[in-house]
Amino acid sequence: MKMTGAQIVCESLVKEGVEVIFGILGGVLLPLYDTMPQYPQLRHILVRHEQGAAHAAEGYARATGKVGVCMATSGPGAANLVTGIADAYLDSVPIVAITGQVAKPFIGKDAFQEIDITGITLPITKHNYLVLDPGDLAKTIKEAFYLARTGRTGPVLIDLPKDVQIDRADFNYPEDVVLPGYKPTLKGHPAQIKKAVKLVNEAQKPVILAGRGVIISGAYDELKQLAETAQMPVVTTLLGISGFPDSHILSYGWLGMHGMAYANLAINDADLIIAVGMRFDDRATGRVSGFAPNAKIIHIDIDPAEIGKNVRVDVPIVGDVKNVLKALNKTITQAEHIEWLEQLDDWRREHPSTSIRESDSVLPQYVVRKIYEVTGGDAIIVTGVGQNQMWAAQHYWFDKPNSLITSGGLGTMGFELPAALGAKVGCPDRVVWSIAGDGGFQMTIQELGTIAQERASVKIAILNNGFLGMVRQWQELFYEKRYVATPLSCPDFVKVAEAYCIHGLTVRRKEEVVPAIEQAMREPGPFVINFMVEPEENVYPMVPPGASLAEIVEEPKKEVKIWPQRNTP
Ligand SMILES: Cc1ncc(C[n+]2csc(CCOP(=O)(O)OP(=O)(O)O)c2C)c(N)n1
Repeated sequence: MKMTGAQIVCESLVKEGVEVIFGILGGVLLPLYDTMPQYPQLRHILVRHEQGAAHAAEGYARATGKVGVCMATSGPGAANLVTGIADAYLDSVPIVAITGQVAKPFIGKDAFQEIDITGITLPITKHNYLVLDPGDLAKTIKEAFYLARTGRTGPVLIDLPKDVQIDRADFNYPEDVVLPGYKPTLKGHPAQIKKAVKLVNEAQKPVILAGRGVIISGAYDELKQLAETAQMPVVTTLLGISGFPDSHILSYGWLGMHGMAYANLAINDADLIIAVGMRFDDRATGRVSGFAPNAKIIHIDIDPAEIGKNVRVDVPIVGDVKNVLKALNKTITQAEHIEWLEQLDDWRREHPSTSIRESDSVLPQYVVRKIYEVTGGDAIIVTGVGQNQMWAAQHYWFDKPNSLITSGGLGTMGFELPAALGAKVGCPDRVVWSIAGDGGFQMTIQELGTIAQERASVKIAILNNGFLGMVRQWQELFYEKRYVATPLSCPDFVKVAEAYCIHGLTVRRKEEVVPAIEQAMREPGPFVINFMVEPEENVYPMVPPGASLAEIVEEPKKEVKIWPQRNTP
């Protein structure tokens, strides 16, 4: 039976199990949107800006592991998706972006709202398509979802000219995808696994370094088994947080520029690093020439392009993390590394890294710790970028798998609010907190409108320091406190929330922190808390730019420790 292109798109999305589309329509997408009501399985969420659509699709995908879908019209709509697509690309998030395009006869004519979105997104998508024949739609959509969710997951874009949505073709949804040249290696090579096992058995000071690949492949149990069998400490990357429970006896925090000092020291002193589903990003490694100077490195990753890209690797294993860890677990022998673990425990005692000093003012770290306590560590935390992101990652403790959603690779301010919406839509039974800075929050503040319209019960904590805080910190430390263009005014966020019919509170005193968080949790709908935090608080520890992990700098002021440390007995 012949169908319109728009019907074929909807049928195909239903076949792919799509439940929700985040988007904004426009003239060239009218045929598709006009058809959508015939498919009640497809929930459309009208965002306020297309960047929000892409981040919401990412939040949905990151929280559920399913492919997120966003949609935008041609020209400015498509261009507005670009930041979110790039964000998904750098963090390997499976999304499919569908854009409208001007009708075929207008392509290349600088027509109204025409941009070459496939050209623009070529370097930031796994693949993209301009569909010129409705007969190609079903196959294209099948391929797009397959590419997004297999191998190294990532964004795929499909550009749909208006006439292709109107014209008719036969609809046959293909059973299989045939893509010669695209065959991700899923199983690790046995010879490499053997070499890795030998290194593990010989190591005296091994460290597992776990990245987001663990979360993407759902290899939580396999990672735990490997760590426990060979008694190896686990350090994660920022994006690997919640791939291994923080309360586990073998958990030693996360590494990098604002990671725990003891995690960085562990990496620095290790004689073997088993890097699992991570890509040695510069914020994680510090100065590459000083990275893990004493260690042999086993690198497990599904993407062969990552092997040896940033650091030298002794044993590469290309494959899906879950499969490779399973294979390793089959042959790894039981071992003990008591002395090594004692050394790490000493470092953790000497350099606690997540203590919070006593203060009468509202410290941002204190706010995060109280959100942790009131939520019982059960929430999905979605962060902005900057100091708020680092404090959220340091002071919320993550025991539930996949419970931190953060923009690690692109570092996109404004990610938090729409991504939190997407996470809540994907996981309606989970408590979702968005932790934002006052700068980033103003970048996508309009998505409060979407949250209000959808009655999405997202809880929002703004750590309001009156600055573009992370940049101010760099100005303080490296530019002699010349605060150029970082002091920032903001509207009354509670009034803005109220204008969207969302309840909120401003917190100025320490004793108001917990009652406000409790009130947010009690309210059935979304809730905004504007925490007026210590304006010039800095994030520590810190590996200064250009320094190696071993040169990590701790909080200069003497701290009074008032909080227990992560999993210290
Ligand atoms: C879209 C975007 N623009 C600029 C930056 C550069 N940048 C990184 S952190 C930061 C400051 C963030 O300020 P705020 O959102 O208030 O958070 P804070 O650091 O104060 O917690 C800036 C401007 C960025 N990461 N993303």
